[in-house]
Amino acid sequence: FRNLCPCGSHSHLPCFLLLFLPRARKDVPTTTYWGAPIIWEGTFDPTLFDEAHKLAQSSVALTVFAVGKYLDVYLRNFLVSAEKHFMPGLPVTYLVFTDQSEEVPALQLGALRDLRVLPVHKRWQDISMMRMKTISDIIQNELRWSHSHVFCFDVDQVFTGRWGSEALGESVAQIHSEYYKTGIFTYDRNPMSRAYLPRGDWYYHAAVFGGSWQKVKELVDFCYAGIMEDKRNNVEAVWHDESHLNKYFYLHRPTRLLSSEYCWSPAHGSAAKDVRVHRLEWAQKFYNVLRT
Ligand code: 2GW
Ligand code: MN
Repeated sequence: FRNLCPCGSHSHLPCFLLLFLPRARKDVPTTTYWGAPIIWEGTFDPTLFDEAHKLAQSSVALTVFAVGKYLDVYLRNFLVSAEKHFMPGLPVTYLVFTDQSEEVPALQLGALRDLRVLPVHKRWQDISMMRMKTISDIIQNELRWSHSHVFCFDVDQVFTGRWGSEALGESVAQIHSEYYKTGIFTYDRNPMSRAYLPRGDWYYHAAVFGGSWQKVKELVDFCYAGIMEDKRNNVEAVWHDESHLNKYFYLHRPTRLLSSEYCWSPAHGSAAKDVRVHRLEWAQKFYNVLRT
């Protein structure tokens, strides 16, 4: 039951039989060929998932980086919306990594929720690389003692609907909303890179990944090692850390996939009939402001 148990870490609980309803949706794929559930609206009862995770005493650490202009432009909306929609009813710790600690907005947080600000240096060229190392270190030094699950988010997004405990699992990957049904995947095609991937199952988005602290540690260590080796060889993967993440998930298949409801591009509008709920939307990019 390991793959399908809602909490991922309780392989003895056959509770998924009640919780995950793959046949409730016929218009979309709800299970991968290796047996991992793909979470769509209609395939779960949120109340039952929340109850199971309260019983299992799951707790979630959310990491987010807000360096340079990204703090001012995105962080407040990200956090305020997370308070409304992210893991309602469960203990949540936000870990905000920033170069401007004093600028992090003071927010009124719900019960069982707290926020920590952690300093990082401002060298945006290195952010995608250092993100992996920073997350690994905080898991090793702290989170493994305090949280069952770790989820890592880009800051340039806004929660717009329930993003709850149904998303928790051992190793959780986000299906990229640009590619959720095209079959065109932008893996790294350079054999010189450690991220080189000639084929794959899905194209995953690095804006959202997570799982048990053990599996997230494995993932970020894998990506960091690949990025560092590429650097030594003077190559850079086409989509940076995202290319390495796709390589990782091809070699170590995720136990749970999040449909594009969980990270939606509003550019697609509401035209997609299969994406009935938008739980997290990409915020607008202001490149002129952000990258100066
Ligand atoms: C990064 C690259 C170039 C310029 C600025 C930054 C930057 C990123 C920054 O100045 N400050 C900062 O806090 N960040 C953090 O890194 C922030 O959390 C942001 O959401 C995250 C990823 O950068 P972002 O959102 O500009 O990249 P996207 O939206 O094109 O993301 C995809 O591709 C990235 C790699 O190129 C990552 O894999 C990312 O996870 C993907 O969603
Ligand atoms: Mn982003």
